Amino acid sequence: MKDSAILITYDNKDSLKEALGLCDAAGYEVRKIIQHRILNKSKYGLGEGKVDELKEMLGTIKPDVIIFDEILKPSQNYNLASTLKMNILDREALILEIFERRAKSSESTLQVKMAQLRYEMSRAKEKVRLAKMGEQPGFMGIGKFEVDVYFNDIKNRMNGIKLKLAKSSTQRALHRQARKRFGFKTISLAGYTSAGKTTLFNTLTGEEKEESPKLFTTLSTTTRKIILKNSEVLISDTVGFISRLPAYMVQAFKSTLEELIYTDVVIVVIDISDTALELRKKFKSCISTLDEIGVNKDKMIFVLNKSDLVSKEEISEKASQLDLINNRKWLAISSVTGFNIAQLRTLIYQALDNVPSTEKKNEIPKPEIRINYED
Ligand SMILES: Nc1nc2c(ncn2[C@@H]2O[C@H](COP(=O)(O)OP(=O)(O)O)[C@@H](O)[C@H]2O)c(=O)[nH]1
Ligand SMILES: [Mg+2]
Repeated sequence: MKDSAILITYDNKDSLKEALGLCDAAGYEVRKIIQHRILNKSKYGLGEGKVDELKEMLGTIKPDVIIFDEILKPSQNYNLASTLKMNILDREALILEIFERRAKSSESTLQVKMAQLRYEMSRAKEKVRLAKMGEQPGFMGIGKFEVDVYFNDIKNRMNGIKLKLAKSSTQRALHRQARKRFGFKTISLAGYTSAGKTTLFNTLTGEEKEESPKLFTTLSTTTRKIILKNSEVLISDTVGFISRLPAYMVQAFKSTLEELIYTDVVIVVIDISDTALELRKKFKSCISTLDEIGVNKDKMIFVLNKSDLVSKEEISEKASQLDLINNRKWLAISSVTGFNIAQLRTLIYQALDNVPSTEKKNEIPKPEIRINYED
């Protein structure tokens, strides 16, 4: 069973679309949406009237958590949580949950832990201040000594992770080799949150992965086998790009996309129903990030998804604005209606055909040895 949530987000279409995508990626079922123009009121983030409305709603909706699509200070989070008697997840905490779910390699797990500690550290000062005023539960009557212990503990954990990260980068090459995945060719889906990656993944694999709660919680369900012209290929869904990503999370985000470096074809999913401005902004940041990670341009296929929502003319106009027309492999599709999915399969097949298959198909990588430490 998915945890349920009330989502509080901004009063515009783009914010709502992304916030729903983030909730989905973190595994929450949104039972109710509250949209508001201002989410940074000093006491609760929301205005007091809205908080009262929210309080009334809780009795009937009974969510597991409230998701607040803005960054909350510890004091705001505490005020809201204590008046509503609910767990509040702010935007950054939500994003960190997504990264935590999606971190696959030991390195990306470490990068995510590092980002989580930075989140905690950035709130530590105010938490201590609140504690001194007796307003932070679990921190009552904190003394100078305890404050030092608290800060040092976070710092030590960060240093520990830094050390491990330094070591793990030497293991990267090894890791990548093992991920050649028994010689299968591989495809990955990349793109912004809510562009339609998961829908396309399901359309291509014919799987409704979210129907099964057991499968849903298993990370490996983001990779599946598909058949393209009689050959088996592995396809992976990746973590979505996120607008307004705080700088301290960029490293963690990039490390969860690490697999794109050694995947054979990257399908960049673009939501063509976005406004021209939004489209250009997202496209630019997508391309530059993929470039920074080290993804080869030649293996990208651009799909303009949700083409069922816009006219043919608009599609070609937007495609030329993105400079896709002449120098890129691209295709307008709809993951919902199935428009051009057969053509996409052919395009992928052709792109894979150009990949030199130098890897020995029968060479099975050694299984990873896992050691379980007793706590
Ligand atoms: N109209 C339309 N909606 C789509 C299409 N593809 C995805 N969607 C919708 O867009 C939303 C986000 O899709 P999702 O696959 O979860 O995006 P992801 O965050 O990239 O995985 C969902 O409500 C989908 O139903 C499409 O081709 N056409
Ligand atoms: Mg998705």
